[in-house]
Amino acid sequence: MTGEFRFTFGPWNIHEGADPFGPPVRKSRAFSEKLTIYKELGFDGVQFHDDDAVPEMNDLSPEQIIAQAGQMRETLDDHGLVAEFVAPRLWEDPRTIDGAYTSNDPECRHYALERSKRAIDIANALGTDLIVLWLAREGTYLREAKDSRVAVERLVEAINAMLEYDPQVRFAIEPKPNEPMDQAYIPTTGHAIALGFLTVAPERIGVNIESAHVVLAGLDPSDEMGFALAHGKLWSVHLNDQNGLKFDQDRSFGAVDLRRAFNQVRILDRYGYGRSGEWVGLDVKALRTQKDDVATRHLSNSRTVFLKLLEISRSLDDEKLEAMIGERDYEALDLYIVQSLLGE
Ligand code: XUL
Ligand code: MN
Repeated sequence: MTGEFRFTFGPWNIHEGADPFGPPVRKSRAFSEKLTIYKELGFDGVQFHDDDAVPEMNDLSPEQIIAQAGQMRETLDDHGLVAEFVAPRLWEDPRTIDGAYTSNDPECRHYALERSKRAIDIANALGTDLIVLWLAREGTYLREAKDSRVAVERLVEAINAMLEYDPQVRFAIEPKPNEPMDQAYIPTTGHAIALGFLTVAPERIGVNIESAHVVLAGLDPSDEMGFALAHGKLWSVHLNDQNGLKFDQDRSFGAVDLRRAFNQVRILDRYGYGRSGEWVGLDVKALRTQKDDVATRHLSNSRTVFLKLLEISRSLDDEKLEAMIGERDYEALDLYIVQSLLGE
């Protein structure tokens, strides 16, 4: 069974280029303007942080939040777009400085949970049942500051409360080993899936695997995807690329390691990714050096590379591959893959 691919990205993927050492270098585009570009770039789905859909939501009542999200749904309809997921932004508010669900301060944990419930309301209003949890500040800079066992219990407690708040909603945990924290509590796919099994509804907990995050953990993205697929848990992907153990680069898909990208496309395709409605998310950022007028090409380029790699993967001669594997002739296999990637 082959995959069925539709593409999605979030408004943060069209970015002004600010980094920790310098200010924005490109003009800011309103979310409404970004929405007009999706289709041109070949994308049909939108990923949301909760306050992308409802700005300044902390100042609004739950009813106002739902009403505004309803208007956003209409805007999406007007553009022929749909929402893939909503992710609660739990890393900017002063109450999330020391973590959200794992904060040592009960009032901060309460804030995180209430905010997450509003994110669920927004997802419902936008017509998606998927929440992505990037557990940005659930970790430590110094080990003694928190208790790692208690942290897991608090994560489970928070997720259980969300599962009980809405009996339909599903959660895709997006693991990342570091940045902004020195050490995150849920660094890999295995951790995320295991965390799900501690909750009251493991069948509603899956993962969103981001290539760069996996590389930062020293692992291979296609193998992490295989692990999640074997568990029926791969509910979203954030494809991109990453040049080694540095800051999270969100490079264009395939820009650093084409073969690593190829293997991600291949495993998604081989196991029918997308046939149950999963989207291919491209969590890519333009380089800071990119000029304004071309600072969306990283998105269409990533999609183009995905589709090209798909074509290559599908064009491989399965009998030839099986024979090489059967003979344990991995040198021949290696050359066959490299030559195929070279277009020979
Ligand atoms: C952070 C990251 C986020 C999540 C969504 O590294 O990837 O953009 O994908 O919250
Ligand atoms: Mn991501």
